[in-house]
Amino acid sequence: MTKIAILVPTYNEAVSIVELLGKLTNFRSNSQYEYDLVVIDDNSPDRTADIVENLAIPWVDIIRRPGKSGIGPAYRAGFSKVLADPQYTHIATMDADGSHRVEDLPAMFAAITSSKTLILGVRWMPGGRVVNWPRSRQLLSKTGTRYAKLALGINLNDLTGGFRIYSAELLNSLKLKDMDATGYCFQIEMAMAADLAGAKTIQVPITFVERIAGESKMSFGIAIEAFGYVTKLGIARAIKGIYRR
Ligand SMILES: Nc1nc2c(ncn2[C@@H]2O[C@H](COP(=O)(O)OP(=O)(O)OP(=O)(O)O)[C@@H](O)[C@H]2O)c(=O)[nH]1
Ligand SMILES: [Mg+2]
Repeated sequence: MTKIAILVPTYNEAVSIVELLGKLTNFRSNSQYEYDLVVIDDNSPDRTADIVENLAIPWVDIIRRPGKSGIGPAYRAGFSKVLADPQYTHIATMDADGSHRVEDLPAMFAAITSSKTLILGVRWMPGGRVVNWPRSRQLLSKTGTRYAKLALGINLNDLTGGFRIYSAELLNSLKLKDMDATGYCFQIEMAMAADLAGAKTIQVPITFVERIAGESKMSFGIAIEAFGYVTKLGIARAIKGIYRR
């Protein structure tokens, strides 16, 4: 039986997370899929974690981390919590800011199979769209994926997006403890690790919507870090066996 844990990292997402949890509550009552959710908060000054806790939703749990340390460490903490619970067969990842739409979850969930799989929500393929995203961000995202595809030899259309579903089998086969990407490179690192582990990859077109509330954590520094990291990974890829358990 399929049971999904949805992981949502948050940093100052008090407004957006309440909206997302509301939508997921509606979807959950009409959905054939069973899921729980874990918010991974880095001690947000806007008290995101307290606000989520006060909602007291039985299927929502919170990991409170001491301070802002990027999505990589946040997700790895989330993975280690849910992988310790064998009821979860699949782990989904979503941004809190509304960019990843609950409306796209049915198609993502429908792609779930029993094998070692990575399901990738993709903006840059037929049927995929971006809404209200500045051209500069679109260009950065497309260029990032193109460079990573080339440097890493991975034939996937959206390597930087964070709307995904991993099978527990896949995550358990990876050396998560050896991974150290913090920012956007985390998504690229995970896609490469899945590829190297021989995962089946399924691309699902999604509509990505620019956030309405809260502030972006994207910065020039994060983009530069990602460029350097991908180059390093590309070289490391030549060394067989990295990221395998
Ligand atoms: N726990 C944690 N979550 C983070 C951190 N940085 C970003 N996030 C969350 O990760 C998700 C993606 O971050 P965003 O700032 O939306 O990044 P983005 O979607 O690439 O950028 P925008 O398009 O500008 O919104 C959001 O849910 C953030 O709250 C962090 O350091 N720690
Ligand atoms: Mg965002």
